[in-house]
Amino acid sequence: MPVLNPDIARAFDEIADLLEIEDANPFRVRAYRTAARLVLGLSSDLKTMVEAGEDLTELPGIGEDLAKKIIEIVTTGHCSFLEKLEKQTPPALTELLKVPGLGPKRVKALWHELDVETVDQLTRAAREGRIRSVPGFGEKTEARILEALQAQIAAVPRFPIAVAAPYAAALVRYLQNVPGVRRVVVAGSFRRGRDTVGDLDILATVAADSPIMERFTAYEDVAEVFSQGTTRATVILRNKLQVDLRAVDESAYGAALHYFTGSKSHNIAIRRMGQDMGLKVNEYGLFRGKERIAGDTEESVYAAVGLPYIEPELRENRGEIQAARAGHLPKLVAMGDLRGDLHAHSKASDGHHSMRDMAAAARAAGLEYLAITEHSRHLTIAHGLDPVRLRRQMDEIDALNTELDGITLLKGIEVDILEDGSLDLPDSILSDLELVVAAVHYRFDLPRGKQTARILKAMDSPHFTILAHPSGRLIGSREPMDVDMPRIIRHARERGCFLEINAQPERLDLVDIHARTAKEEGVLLAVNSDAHSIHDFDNLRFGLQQAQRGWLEMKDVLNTRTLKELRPLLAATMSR
Ligand code: DGT
Ligand code: CA
Ligand code: CA
Repeated sequence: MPVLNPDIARAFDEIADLLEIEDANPFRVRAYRTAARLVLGLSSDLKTMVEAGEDLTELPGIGEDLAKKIIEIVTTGHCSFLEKLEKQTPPALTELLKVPGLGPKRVKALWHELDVETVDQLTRAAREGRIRSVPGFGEKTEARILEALQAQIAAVPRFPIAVAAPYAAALVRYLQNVPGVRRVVVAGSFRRGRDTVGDLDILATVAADSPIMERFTAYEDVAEVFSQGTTRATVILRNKLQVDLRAVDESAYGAALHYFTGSKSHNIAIRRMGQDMGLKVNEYGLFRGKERIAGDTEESVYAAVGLPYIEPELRENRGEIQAARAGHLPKLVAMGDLRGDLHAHSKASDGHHSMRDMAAAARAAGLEYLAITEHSRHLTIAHGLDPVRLRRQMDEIDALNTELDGITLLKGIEVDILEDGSLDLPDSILSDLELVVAAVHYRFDLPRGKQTARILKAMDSPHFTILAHPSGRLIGSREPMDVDMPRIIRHARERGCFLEINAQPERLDLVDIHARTAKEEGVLLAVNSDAHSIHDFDNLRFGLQQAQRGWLEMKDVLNTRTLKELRPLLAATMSR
């Protein structure tokens, strides 16, 4: 496994960033920065030096401690000190470092003074004019930050992935029928399973004489042709979704697919690894001098730089390359691993179909259990259930289960978390259910401390199984609640309850980075459809993709358990 000088430099720079955020001694921070620069500028390969037993402390700026870290990195592929620091820092803070104008010093100040940990919280603080009061910021800086954030948001309207999906599928089917076309695949953020996509990037492999570009621009859903060449074209569909098409020769399939899948920062990291090995990496292949040594498959691209295949959902340059190198890539949870669904509605509240029809649809989707979780009485617009109606439904479920074949319904509720953190139904009835899914449906605007306390208190109820759509966001229309999500995740671990990845297209909530935090904290996640109709089970794949982007494996997902394994896990959350 190749460990190159730039990898070591990057590790030292990350250590310096994190130390600086954490208020470490400035001399220590500077030592890591200096070492990073030195390592980058070094003409000899550190791994080779270590293998030759050379004394690294003879290098300027490298003392015993740094030498030890270098040896650890080149021999194991990772740095335990960096990993420890990463664990101590809220994961979204490193995302803040990417906001133009924010370095570690400023991120630290915002975190300490305003409790800002995420881009959403930063946006809110800037809008509310709270940033200017932080020492070292002022009105001008606040305005610049807000501008940078708004440029990011306003740039192009992004489409929820599930909204883009049917357009992508239709276009792929259409292009597949064009003469001379062999393969058509959607790459870009769509393939990586991001919650939203800025545009679609379609890659096709074609024979030289294929009329693919003319056919593409003539597609009936095209509203505007932005550009058209012989190997690439860009159009805007009638729904305003932009589509980029690239056509390449079959032999470049792997290199092109890798390039257009991205992410850009993953690509750059891979290209650097190639460069350090004397290889040129681009969308046409991997080259040593003029000779093409890889590129027909994505596997060959990774293999050429000494890595195993990395799943698209992981390609965000969030540690996947280091994990691949160390042989620690997660074996991602797959669609076929899901055995059931723990959040669904029927006609009894605001769903569209009977429990019987929902059960049949869930079974057709390959599931063996389905929890019926209607809204509770507080949510009057959704015909929430009161204790009397809930009792009646519990009897109906018992009766239905004696008739159903191949699927079992579980008795649950999606109970409202009231403003004071209590649950909307009395313990006397909750205790007779098999699971309690709980959610916030109003007062999304409470200040951070109150909102967090509200949810923690709800989790302390004697019957609490799953926190549904934990952030409350609606993509494009409602920002996530201002809550301390890492704290909620830790509380879930302490209470032994679970969190949801809600698969509704406009929710996808928890988001990937928080799902990853939950995994690291050992909290199981339920990937739930929150189905309101028999068609909604299809959405599970988008929820699952978020789980994959959170590095989740089968063991990290609650509803991969068989019903027999699941029952005691649910029961343990229902009597405390
Ligand atoms: P999006 O469309 O904003 O949701 O995100 P992406 O990742 O689909 O980005 P897009 O459509 O701009 O580009 C598609 C892929 O093409 C991207 O993931 C990686 C690759 N790519 C684009 N520009 C560059 C570049 O400047 N350098 C490298 N290495 N790759 C690039
Ligand atoms: Ca794209
Ligand atoms: Ca694009």
